[in-house]
Amino acid sequence: MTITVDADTLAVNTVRGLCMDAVQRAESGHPGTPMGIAPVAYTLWQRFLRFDPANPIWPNRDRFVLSEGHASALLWSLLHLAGVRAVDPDYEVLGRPAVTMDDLRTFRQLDSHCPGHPEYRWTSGVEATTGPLGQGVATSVGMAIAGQWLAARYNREGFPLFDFDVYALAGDGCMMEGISGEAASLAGHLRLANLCWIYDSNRVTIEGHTDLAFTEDVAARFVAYGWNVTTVADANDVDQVARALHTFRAEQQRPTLILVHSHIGYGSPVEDSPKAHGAPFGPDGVRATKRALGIPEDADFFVPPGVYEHFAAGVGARGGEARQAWEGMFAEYRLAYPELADEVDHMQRRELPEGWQDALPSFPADPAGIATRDSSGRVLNALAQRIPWLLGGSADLAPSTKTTLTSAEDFEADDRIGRNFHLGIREHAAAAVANGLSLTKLRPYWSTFLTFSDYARGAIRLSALMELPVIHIFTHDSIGVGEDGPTHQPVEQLASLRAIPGLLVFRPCDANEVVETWRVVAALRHEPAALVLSRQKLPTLDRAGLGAAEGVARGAYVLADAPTGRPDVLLLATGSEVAIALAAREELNAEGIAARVVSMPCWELFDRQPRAYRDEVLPPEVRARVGVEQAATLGWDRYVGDAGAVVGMHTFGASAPLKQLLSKFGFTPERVAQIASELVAEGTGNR
Ligand SMILES: Cc1ncc(C[n+]2csc(CCOP(=O)(O)OP(=O)(O)O)c2C)c(N)n1
Ligand SMILES: [Mg+2]
Repeated sequence: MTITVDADTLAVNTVRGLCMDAVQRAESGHPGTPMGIAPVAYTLWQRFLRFDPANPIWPNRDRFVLSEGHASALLWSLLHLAGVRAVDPDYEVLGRPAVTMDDLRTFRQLDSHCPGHPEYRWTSGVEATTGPLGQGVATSVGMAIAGQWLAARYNREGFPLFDFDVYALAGDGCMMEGISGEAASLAGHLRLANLCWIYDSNRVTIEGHTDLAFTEDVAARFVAYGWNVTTVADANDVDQVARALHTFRAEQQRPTLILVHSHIGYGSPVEDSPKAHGAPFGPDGVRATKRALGIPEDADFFVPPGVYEHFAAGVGARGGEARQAWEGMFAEYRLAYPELADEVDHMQRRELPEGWQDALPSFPADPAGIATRDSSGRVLNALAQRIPWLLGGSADLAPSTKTTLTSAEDFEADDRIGRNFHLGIREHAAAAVANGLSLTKLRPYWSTFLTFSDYARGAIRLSALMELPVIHIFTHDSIGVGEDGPTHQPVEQLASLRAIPGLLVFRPCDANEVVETWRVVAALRHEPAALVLSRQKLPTLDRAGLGAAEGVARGAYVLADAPTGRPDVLLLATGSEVAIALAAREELNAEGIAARVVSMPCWELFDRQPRAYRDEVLPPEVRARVGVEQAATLGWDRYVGDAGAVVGMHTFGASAPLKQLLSKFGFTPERVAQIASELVAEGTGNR
């Protein structure tokens, strides 16, 4: 058939057709959202985005984050039509497309590169995993910060190595979520002029019209945040969309919000209705919509002649030229600034500078000791001297979490070279910003008290799902907090962090375990870590006669063996409770009970060890076992077994000096020893 519409309309309707067909064939998904916003996403990609489909990981590319992740079919269609290439986990560009027509046809099916929501590391061209509303926009703030920092550190006269823009496409849901308010507030404060959020304001969410629950003036809110706000009255008017995007490009001082009035389910029988959500239009609905839009009704997954070429001539050609020009510039930059270029190379591959481990300190034995938050702060500072792109901040608790880099400046609106970020009291955004920094290949950490990790959980979870080496630092790790009381004393947080697949949770017992924790964590390339650290001092163990702290790398190790080497009972502990277990061991040994203390700073690493090692540390025949940890006991049964016992927390804590709390909740060597000797006396079936 002959197609009479202009190339832009044809391309937009091709996107819409693919989205409808993909959802229809999957018999699940959200078809209405892409229908409404397709012209905006298309205009951005085709006319503005500096993104090379042939190399989707080129460091200076513009970023596009689909924060309304339920509209994933839109992204899959764009990635397909633009011919984006696949990249492997070693950052090699592969020959095959990121999204094939077969992938589109198998949308939401096992192994398709078109899953239900955009998944970073699964489909190339996806800049961030999205779906939990608000996460994408918050993550984009981290990307924009990263862009500013990279420019400040690496750009030189005549070498604008980093000047990329960050775009996020968000819906009503993203705007309702608290995390987007936190992130927008920070972005406005930091005057991130390289950041553009496009608000797909279709005034519909799942339950109905936004009048049900969301009547605030979003534009006024963003003006108050310090953003540049502009409105597009009709999402279908691509020239108006382009004008708004030019306004963003011209803005030098503020982030930009483009508020676009759109129609969910555009062209379909369910236009402007919540029925455009969560279910396909049905075969008749799809046909009716195609008819209304001038798409051939009988063709499924139809890409009219010329559409691929049109994308190639737009985003493809512009992105390819920009990338090649950048590579030429980088080659010259490498000659002029070899050391800086080397840093950029290392960073892109998530490698650390040679010799970084030489920076690690070691701590002499000291019975008075040092809080693990303090030893961690010292190790972090030492590492930061060697790793220039190790940076981060705190949700207003840096003086307490000890995460300030003493030799670095603050990152501010008028000082982008700083490495200390003041993220404000915005934990959820802080973690999402860290994700955005990591997606841009910087090495970020952020910090708060362990009890407030709950506020950030949505983003912590995504760091694990995306396999990003983000470092989450949590201090004030237990009732050890003392007088601040139960609101500030974490109980269930350790168990809940350990429940996140792929997150390595470390709770070191002394300064040298902290050093070894950082040795493992710094080298991670595809896994996040949570460091759980004490506020109170912990003795720095005299390792003579004890297991070496390097055991941290195996997750758990024999710290103090039974005098005979054949233990009657195993005492398992983490963090501050290791010292209690050691004291209990002394008592038991004096009573003639052979006790072994196992330090278990990282369960996840221990679980990965070969069975032979695990059995060596926790001999299966020794069934008398006591776990000691100032936290909810969930999960400990795995190590203490059905014959063992756990000294843990079964209630919230209380406000009192630590000493009183330790005896109230039973974290004393006497009690641990008593329970252990009872288990042994019962003959708990040691085989
Ligand atoms: C944090 C979170 N809560 C709830 C959902 C479930 N959900 C998916 S889409 C949606 C409605 C989103 O509305 P909007 O952002 O306006 O998108 P539109 O309806 O315009 O497509 C909801 C509640 C989600 N994905 N994430
Ligand atoms: Mg909506």
